[in-house]
Amino acid sequence: MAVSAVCVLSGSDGVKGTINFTQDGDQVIVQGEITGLAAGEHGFHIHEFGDNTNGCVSAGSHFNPEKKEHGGPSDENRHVGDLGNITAGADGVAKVEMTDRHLSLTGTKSIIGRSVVVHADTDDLGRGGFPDSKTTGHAGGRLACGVIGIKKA
Ligand SMILES: [Cu+2]
Ligand SMILES: [Zn+2]
Repeated sequence: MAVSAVCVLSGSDGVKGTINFTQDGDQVIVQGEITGLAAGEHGFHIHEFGDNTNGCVSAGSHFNPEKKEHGGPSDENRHVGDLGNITAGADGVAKVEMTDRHLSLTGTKSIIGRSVVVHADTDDLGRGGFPDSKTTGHAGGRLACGVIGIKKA
């Protein structure tokens, strides 16, 4: 039986959405939609804690069990949580449809109980040359977040 997980995101500025995760062999399929965004690219990550006690700040840093540097989704040297960017259209809607080989819904790389965070700015995938490019991708503030939980079958 494939494990599935779901995350309902919300934020203070009306940014919200739902993201589904499905384990498919050693890959995870990530699908969903975020609305209420400014048009353009927004950093999209799994952060280490499923803790919203102080809003999205409590989600902590990017999920990084292998102690690597921040990177893009197709880099080998990346945080497990580095999913790059999602792109919102003029209507503020970003459709999410990606497959990732670093995430898992089981074992030491499991993302269940952690958070999804959507950022105000573009993730530079570690290449921007800013002081925080190698840790956060210089993606700016946290617009919305939610905790990843086990999905009802
Ligand atoms: Cu993030
Ligand atoms: Zn990262």
